[in-house]
Amino acid sequence: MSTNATSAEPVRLYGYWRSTAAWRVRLALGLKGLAWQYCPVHLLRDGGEQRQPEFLRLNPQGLVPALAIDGRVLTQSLAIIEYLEETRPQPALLPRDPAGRARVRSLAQLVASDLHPLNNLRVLQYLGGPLQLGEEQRNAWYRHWVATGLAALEARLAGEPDTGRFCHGNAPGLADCCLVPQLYNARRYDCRLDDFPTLLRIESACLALDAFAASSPERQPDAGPAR
Ligand SMILES: N[C@@H](CCC(=O)N[C@@H](CS)C(=O)NCC(=O)O)C(=O)O
Repeated sequence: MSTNATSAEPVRLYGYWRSTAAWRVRLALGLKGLAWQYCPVHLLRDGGEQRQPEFLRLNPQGLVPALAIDGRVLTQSLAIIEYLEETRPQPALLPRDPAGRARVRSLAQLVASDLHPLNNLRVLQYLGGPLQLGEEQRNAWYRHWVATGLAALEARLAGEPDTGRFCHGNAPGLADCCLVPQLYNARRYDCRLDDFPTLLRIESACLALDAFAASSPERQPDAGPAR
């Protein structure tokens, strides 16, 4: 018997094909085998649809993703994934034991709370706009914070015994949902990844799975040309 909750309302994901935070949620939905409808929010068109009143009513922060589910709208990718985990627990994206859960959340937050926010679109736009940094300086900023964050993640995943085929053991979970989109994003900015063999090994294992391949940016209906 399935222990997953169900709802008559279709699940709607507000996202953008290249948003790493939205990709985390696409991954969680896919790994859990949930059906969902896609509501694209173009982050660049007309000054960014995420800043227009229609979207701000869903998320006053003006950030994707937002997930309409069970009669409410949820924001913040990690909070959304935790909600999915609690309401639709199978297959689990977090380990059962508290120490394992703390480890996976810690790996996920390394990416989602510390690395990604420094390189978000609005940050890069602020550096290039009001602060008048040129493209090369913005790229240097981007690559610095990617290298710093990924080096710490590599050290942890290479050194900790709970790392397996995936970030934690031999099943994909929350930390993998954060790792794979972040590596994709790093490549967009030509970051060197040679020093991160463990991350690349885990990424390969992830991308061999349907949920990762099907949720990739290029396979989304709003995918545009590469920059
Ligand atoms: N902490 C948030 C971050 C959300 C976020 O930064 N989303 C980006 C796309 S990856 C965004 O909407 N950026 C729009 C902007 O910067 O204006 C989460 O995990 O959901």
